[in-house]
Amino acid sequence: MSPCSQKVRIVLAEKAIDWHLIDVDLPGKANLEADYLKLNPLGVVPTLVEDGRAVIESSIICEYLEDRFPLPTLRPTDAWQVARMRYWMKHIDNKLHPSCGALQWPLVMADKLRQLSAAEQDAMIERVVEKPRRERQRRLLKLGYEAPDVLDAVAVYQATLVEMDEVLATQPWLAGSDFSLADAAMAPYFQTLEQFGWSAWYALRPRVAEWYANVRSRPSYQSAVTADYSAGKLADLAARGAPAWLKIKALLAERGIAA
Ligand SMILES: N[C@@H](CCC(=O)N[C@@H](CS)C(=O)NCC(=O)O)C(=O)O
Repeated sequence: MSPCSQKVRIVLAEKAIDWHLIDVDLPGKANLEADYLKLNPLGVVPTLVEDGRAVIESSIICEYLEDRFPLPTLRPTDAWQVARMRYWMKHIDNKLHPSCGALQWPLVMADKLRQLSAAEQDAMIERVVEKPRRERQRRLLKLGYEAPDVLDAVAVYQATLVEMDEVLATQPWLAGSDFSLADAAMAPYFQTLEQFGWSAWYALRPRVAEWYANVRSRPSYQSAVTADYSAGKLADLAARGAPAWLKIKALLAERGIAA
């Protein structure tokens, strides 16, 4: 369920690269164990290891794969569109991903921590490497959907949908006429909306909905993302997402946005 891992897996599938998965138990915080931190000092997934050498940061991994395995290319040929591709990747890394985290973390990650005592919860979160992430987890654990991060996240998702809609009025993909790393990077953030039953959020924008339908129909998306969601898992996620959707809709309504 890690969007950063899913985007890399989409790229691996698009390029038909042979790879194998090593699962990292995020709710159990295996990402903060010493062995894993040696590979990825930020203590996050994904990490790509090739010939014993680690590549970290999902967008950098995607560009690395593009450089290592140039065909079929997922980078536009036009320099301006390359800049646009990288703009989207940066937007996703800096803004959309933390926003997705704020909406998703309380629904799927907090449960395991809540089973611990307050002191154990504190100690566990204290180990999170990056300060903004650590502080966000503290707020989300304490306040759930009442945390200010949730309001910010809703605003970022909404602004992203509006901007995508404008771009997709002029071209079929985020960085031009062909599917690129930008589309691979964006796609998992729509899986989040879908899995929690929040598709109405983008359904009002036919161009964005069509873009996601086109992404979803690609074999890469199906093998890298869809195949991981059993009917049981989807039912569980939809149940978790339903009360959260009421809160999101209320936050959107406060901004005069119907969904
Ligand atoms: N900037 C990093 C972000 C990676 C990231 O946030 N990964 C999440 C899963 S999507 C994670 O490992 N979270 C662990 C945690 O929150 O403890 C990247 O793009 O690779």
